[in-house]
Amino acid sequence: QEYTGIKLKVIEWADAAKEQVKSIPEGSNVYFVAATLRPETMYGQTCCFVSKVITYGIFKIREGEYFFISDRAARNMAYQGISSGWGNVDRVAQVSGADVIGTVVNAPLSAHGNVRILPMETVKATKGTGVVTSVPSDSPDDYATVKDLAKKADYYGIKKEWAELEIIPIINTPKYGNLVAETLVTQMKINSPKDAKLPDAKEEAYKEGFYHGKMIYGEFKGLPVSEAKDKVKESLIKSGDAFNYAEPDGLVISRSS
Ligand code: ZZB
Repeated sequence: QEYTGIKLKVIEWADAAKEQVKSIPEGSNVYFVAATLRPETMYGQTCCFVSKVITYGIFKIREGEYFFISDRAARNMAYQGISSGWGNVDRVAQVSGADVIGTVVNAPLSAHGNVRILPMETVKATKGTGVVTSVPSDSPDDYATVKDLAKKADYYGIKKEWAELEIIPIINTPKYGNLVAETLVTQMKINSPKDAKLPDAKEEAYKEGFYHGKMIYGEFKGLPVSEAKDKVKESLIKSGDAFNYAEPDGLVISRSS
């Protein structure tokens, strides 16, 4: 699977994380890195998700640059020329996802600029980086999750307003209008982030967005999504806000003894 790694720079750590990140040298940049298949939707980021039950690492990538990702992703990246030193993995801290909830990060291209790290129960530890950037305009999973977070803010231990950033239309489609995720979630009567219909909704949103979507926001406004996708990605890579990240999909590499 070929993902784009998006770098969301830490602006202010949540209180619960401050003690744990003390060993990171002053003046360094730490990034939450999200794996996405849809770089063209980055204008619509409203928050970034981690799992409260995953323990993440903070890895030194090069002098002054650190990534907050899963151990598994750090190992993969070490063999793709993303971090300095082939095969070298340098973990400087271990932090539970639960302790970074509320951290403020800068989301590249997002109309909102700075967004919060919020919890998502359906984040898989075995996919991507374990960090998922949220685009509730175009991802049904993200839409269902932010609605649930706002509805049960106390239960999730967050401030309601962290989950209520405006959902700005960025892609228009003939079938589902300009808020594909909201339309699909409503039409399919999806009521929770754990609804069994979400994988179908995701598939449908991918197809409709890619084959029939048109950008209505940002630098490539007016272009079909199928053309804008690589252009947005190249632009993010050029500005240093993203990189290519490949993952052996579900492949287990074992060594016979
Ligand atoms: C932003 C985004 C915007 C995404 C969108 C999707 C959509 P796939 O096809 O299964 O590989 N994702 C990434 N890592 C994880 C994880 N560890 N656990 C749960 N979800 C994860 O799915 C890749 C997409 O799933 C990624 O692309 C990411 O969300 C999420 F408008 O990034 B995406 C219709 C989908 N739209």
